[in-house]
Amino acid sequence: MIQSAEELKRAAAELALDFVAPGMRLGLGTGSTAAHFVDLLGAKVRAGFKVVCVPTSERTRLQAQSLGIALATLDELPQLDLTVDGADEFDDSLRLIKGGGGALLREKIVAAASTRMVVIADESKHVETLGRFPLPVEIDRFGARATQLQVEAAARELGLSGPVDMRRRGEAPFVSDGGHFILDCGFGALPDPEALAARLVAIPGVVEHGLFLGMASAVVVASAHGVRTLGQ
Ligand code: ABF
Repeated sequence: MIQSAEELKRAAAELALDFVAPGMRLGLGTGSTAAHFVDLLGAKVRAGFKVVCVPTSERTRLQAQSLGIALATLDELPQLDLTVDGADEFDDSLRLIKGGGGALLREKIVAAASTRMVVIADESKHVETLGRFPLPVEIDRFGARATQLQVEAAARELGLSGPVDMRRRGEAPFVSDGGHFILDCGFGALPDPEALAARLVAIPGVVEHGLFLGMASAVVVASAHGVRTLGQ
C-alpha cells in the first residue's frame, strides 16, 4: 500500500508518464511533485526516450539539465504538446491554486502555451472549495504597497477578507524568477474564483495570480487507495 506523501507524489508522477509520447514538446512544472516527474522522465530519457522540454523555473531547469533531458526555451519552442505540473490545491472542476513554490507566472505562461496541462498531486491537495491554501499573487516591485492595498480592496468588494502578506525569504521579500514580489492572500474559501481572478488581473501592479481556471485537462491524484485521474 502507498504510504508516505513522497510515495504518493511519485505514484502520481509515474502515472502521468503515460500521457507522454515520444517526440513531444513538454512543459516541466515546479515543486516537489513535479520534481518526481522530472526524475522519472530523466530515467526514460537515459533509456533512449526522446522529448524536448521547457522548464517553468530555474530550479526545474537545473534538475532537468543534470538528468540529461533535452531543454529549450519557450521562445525556441513557443507551442508545447503537454505540461505536467503540481498544484497547491485542486477542486472537482479541475480549478487550481498554484504558486506556493513561487513559480506561478512561468508555470502559467508555459501551461497556456501547451495543448494540454496534466496536474499531478496527492489527495491532500483535493478541496471542495478553493481557498484553504493562501492564494499567491505575483506583483511588480514598483508600488508594491499600493498594489497590496488594491488587492485587499478588490477582495473586500467580493466579500472576502483575511491577511494579505508579502512573502519573505528571511528578512527580505521573496523575489520570483521573473524578479517580482508575491503576496499570499489568506482569504479562506473562494466561492467564485472566476470573479476574483477577473478583479485581480484588472489591478495594474498585479503581474499574475495563482488561480489556474480552465487550464488543467486532467488531475492525476494519488491516495492510499491508489491513483486515479480526474478529467482526461
Ligand atoms: C508548483 O509547486 C506550484 O505551483 C505549487 O505551488 C507547488 C506544489 O508543490 P509541491 O508539489 O511541492 O506540493 O507546482
